[in-house]
Amino acid sequence: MNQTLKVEGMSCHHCEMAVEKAVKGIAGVENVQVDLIKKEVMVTGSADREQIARAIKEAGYEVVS
Ligand SMILES: [Cu+2]
Repeated sequence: MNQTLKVEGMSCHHCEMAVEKAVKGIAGVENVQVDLIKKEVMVTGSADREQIARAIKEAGYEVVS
């Protein structure tokens, strides 16, 4: 299962790594890909979307959708 979240505030490689690290810590997440240009975070696995969104927010970024 793939989920794509729109995330504001990611501007560089550091942001990319921070979001990846935060999301990879969630149970059920198999893979995380960040697209800085599209401002998207693509998550593969069975993780709950709410949990993913919360982890991204806690890392300091804004989940738009
Ligand atoms: Cu950054």
